[in-house]
Amino acid sequence: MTPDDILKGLYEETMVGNAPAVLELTNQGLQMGMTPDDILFEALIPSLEEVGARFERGDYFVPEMLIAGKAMSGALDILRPLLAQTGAETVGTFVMGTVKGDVHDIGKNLVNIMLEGAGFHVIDLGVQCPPEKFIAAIEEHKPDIVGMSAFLTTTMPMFKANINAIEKAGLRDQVIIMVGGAPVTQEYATACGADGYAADAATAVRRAKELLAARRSA
Ligand code: B12
Repeated sequence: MTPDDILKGLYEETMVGNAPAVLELTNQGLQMGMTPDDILFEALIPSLEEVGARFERGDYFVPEMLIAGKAMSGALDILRPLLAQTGAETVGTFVMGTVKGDVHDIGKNLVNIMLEGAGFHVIDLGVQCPPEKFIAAIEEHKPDIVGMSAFLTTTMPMFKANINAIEKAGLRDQVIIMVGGAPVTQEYATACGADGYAADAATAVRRAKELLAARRSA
């Protein structure tokens, strides 16, 4: 098998949710010297994008989306330690959660992996996080940054609801708030009162560091 065969196989097997094949191909690719970035950005993410497009066209339904997502998550478990390999000291604490009403966690998990790789201490609150959960985590962990993820246009308004609740609890000044997720835009992030937004995990890390540096120098 060539690296191209691996990428093609990963793309196709993720699309049909064949988790064992995706694991096998991921391991094989790594053994052949392919980088975790190649596997992620040239096969797994494009495959999930196509899954989303098929769902939109009515060719795929929730079960197909679910098994494709599970296949991708399995590969991420293998890639996690490789993507997160770091000797860096802790640069800051990041609390991250998917908002209430939303169960999408693959994008959030990817951001967490990259943040860990960049030296952040990440506390993952999981999915379906109500405002109280974010507030309790801020009180307990005193993070530098709180990240909120939403993948549905119907759950994006939870950003504003969370930010209002954090404000009401008197904690807004203590944290930088970042938002993200497939349907989120910079305009939306600004409108809901977030401090930062990023469209992908690599940009999220860069933005987090910039916001933290600006806060510390202020
Ligand atoms: C897999 C999937 C599912 C899986 C989720 C599995 C899981 N464990 O996450 C399941 C099957 C559960 C699911 C369910 C549903 N889904 Co769905 N799902 C998807 C799919 C195909 C992929 C999402 C994904 O993981 N992408 C991969 C990651 C890597 O995406 P990414 O955006 O590149 O992530 C980056 C950025 O967003 C950013 N980021 C993410 N979070 C954060 C946070 C911060 C702070 C920052 C800075 C950055 C950041 O960094 C990430 C990494 O680079 C998308 C299609 C799509 N194109 O998004 C639909 C999609 C999101 N789902 C959709 C829908 C409609 C649903 C359902 C309502 C379907 C239904 N009728 O039941 C339910 C809702 C369930 C719920 N209450 O949440 C729609 C949403 C439409 C909309 N505009 O609202 C989409 C867009 C499909 C479509 N094209 O119609 N889904």
